[in-house]
Amino acid sequence: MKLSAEQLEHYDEHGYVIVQDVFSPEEDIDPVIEEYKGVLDNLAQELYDSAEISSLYEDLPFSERLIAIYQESGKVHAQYFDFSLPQGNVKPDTPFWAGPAVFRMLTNESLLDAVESILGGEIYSNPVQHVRLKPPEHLTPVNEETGRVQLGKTPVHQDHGVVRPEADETQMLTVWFSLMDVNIENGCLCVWPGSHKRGLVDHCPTNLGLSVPGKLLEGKAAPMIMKKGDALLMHKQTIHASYSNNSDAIRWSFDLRYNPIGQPTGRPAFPGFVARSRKYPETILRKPADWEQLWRDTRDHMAAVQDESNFNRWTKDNPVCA
Ligand SMILES: O=C(O)CCC(=O)C(=O)O
Ligand SMILES: [Fe+2]
Repeated sequence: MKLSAEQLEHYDEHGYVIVQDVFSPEEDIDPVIEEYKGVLDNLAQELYDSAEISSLYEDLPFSERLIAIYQESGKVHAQYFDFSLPQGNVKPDTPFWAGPAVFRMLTNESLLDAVESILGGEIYSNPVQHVRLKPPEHLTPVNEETGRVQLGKTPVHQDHGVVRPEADETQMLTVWFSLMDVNIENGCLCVWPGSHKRGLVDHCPTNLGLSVPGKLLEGKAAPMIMKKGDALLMHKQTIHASYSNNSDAIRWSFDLRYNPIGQPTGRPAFPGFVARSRKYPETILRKPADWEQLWRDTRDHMAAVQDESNFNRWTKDNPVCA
């Protein structure tokens, strides 16, 4: 879906825009939900076989089943579902899911039309990307060491802050959407409108992840209340966070990134691909299995070399982190 002049103006002015009905909930999103049912089946079977859970919980709907499995195993199995790898300690059998329905979302034509409105017609799928299945916080297993939930709200940050400096000039666009309706109660995102005009601000490493210290924030955050089928497009310097999931069901989202072909992704250890090229259409990656193979090869390589390179530039020594 191409952006209108008003939507582009909103993006330039505020650093984000919510585009309604980019996807068809039934035709685009439901197949993804269906595919992850199989992933959850696999996880249940593995945990059952290793006696970490006492039931497959087969009769429960997806959200309740995921919650039950996480609760009984005492663990949030986020990596099992993600279409990315961890930033360190990758093993030959580190799980991930890069299935065909996921690939079809990353390469959805309507989505790429929206992305093209901002980046132009030479579009690279940047590998900084995640699926996030967040259980309700009151039902999420706690990390014994920190006493906090294993997966909760996302701290305040800029996406520019989570990539390596070589991507400082990269025009990286974030696309966030949920596979369900989201609101403040179930943990939608919030953004600080106009914050992209401040450039890159300092981030501090915390045990919740990289975070912009509260004293650096200016103005109020706006909640990104969205429907299944909508997409949020965000500038890489727009400051944002998520609310906690205080509902009784999971909050399920994708966050994807794109940049013009040829610019550094900021995460060179991970594989991207040409999602659209008006100039060289023969370079487009079209087969879901080829995409999955890129991640398999990356996993093999990372497991073999145990790369210690940094994924970001921030240290706790920065005085603003004190
Ligand atoms: O979904 C979330 O909780 C965080 C997402 C995010 O930070 C992003 O999409 O850049
Ligand atoms: Fe982010």
